[in-house]
Amino acid sequence: MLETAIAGSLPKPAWLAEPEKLWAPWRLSGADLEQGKRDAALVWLKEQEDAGIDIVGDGEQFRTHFVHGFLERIAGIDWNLKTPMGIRNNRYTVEVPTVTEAVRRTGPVHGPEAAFVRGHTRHAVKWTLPGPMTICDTIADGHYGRRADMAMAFAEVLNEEARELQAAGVDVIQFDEPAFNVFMDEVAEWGVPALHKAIEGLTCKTAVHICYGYGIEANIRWKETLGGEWRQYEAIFPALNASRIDQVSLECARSHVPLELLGLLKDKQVMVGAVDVAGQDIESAEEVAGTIRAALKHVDADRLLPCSNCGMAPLPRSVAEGKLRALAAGAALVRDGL
Ligand code: MET
Repeated sequence: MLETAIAGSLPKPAWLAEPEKLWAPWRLSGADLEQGKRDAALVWLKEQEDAGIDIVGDGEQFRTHFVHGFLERIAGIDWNLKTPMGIRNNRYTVEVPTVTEAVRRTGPVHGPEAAFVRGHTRHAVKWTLPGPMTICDTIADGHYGRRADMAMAFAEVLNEEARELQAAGVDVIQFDEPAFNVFMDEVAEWGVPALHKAIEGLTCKTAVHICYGYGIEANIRWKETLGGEWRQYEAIFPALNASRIDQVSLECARSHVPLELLGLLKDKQVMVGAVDVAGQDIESAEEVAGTIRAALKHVDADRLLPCSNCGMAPLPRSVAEGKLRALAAGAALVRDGL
């Protein structure tokens, strides 16, 4: 009951990449880098287990960024052809690589890494992948013409990858779709169909993560424009509840999401964000427990998994460690009282 998990990313150790930065450049290369990523994943497996996190992961130590880290190993993308793009409906502009031909997977992306993680923990393992809509909002299209078509092409690539992750012993495969909170009308139209393509044939648990972003400046400013009640989930949860995805991961801690919206996910397992990632102060176990208890008014205890609001990649390492412990301790408090 109330098994804990995290959205995915954790900070890279300072010997592996520049700390407190998204898209942090690696500090190692070649074989040292490959070894360093594995060592970092081991550190975080141990930290998660010692903190009391039930469903663990690699902390996304094998990639620079949750979207481009996967795309780097996909063919059909020109990394030198940079196109400026107003990501998440112009929240911020970055130069992104461009899809110039049909995308395809030329070999395993994370399969061997997932097998490594599986071999080093007895806990359930979650692996995260970028979702098709969010990929399409983080890369320019110079080939497909319609975002929905490009999303379907990436969904096929993701499905091949997901089948390998499952074969490597991963228990939960999560697709990260923060773009669902921005392009709400397109979620039912092609976002969910693309996810269905991505999970085709899987028997492991599947999840989708939808948040209000990392604790970076651009997101904090955006959130300030959203008003007192954040009702984006209201527009997309009906389509997600009707979908074949097993779990929905969402933001609840210190946020303006009205918790009654969780009631729209009555047929799903719900990963409730009970630690925030926008600030550096660490929640007390009581505060985490309070968020979980408030969510329990709308989600049955046997469907609720306490989680982090989003990834912790840009946080200082000690803060992330503290938040892992707070999350597990808060969940334990609530469990004891059930
Ligand atoms: N799995 C990703 C992470 O935890 C999700 C990012 S959504 C902005 O970092």
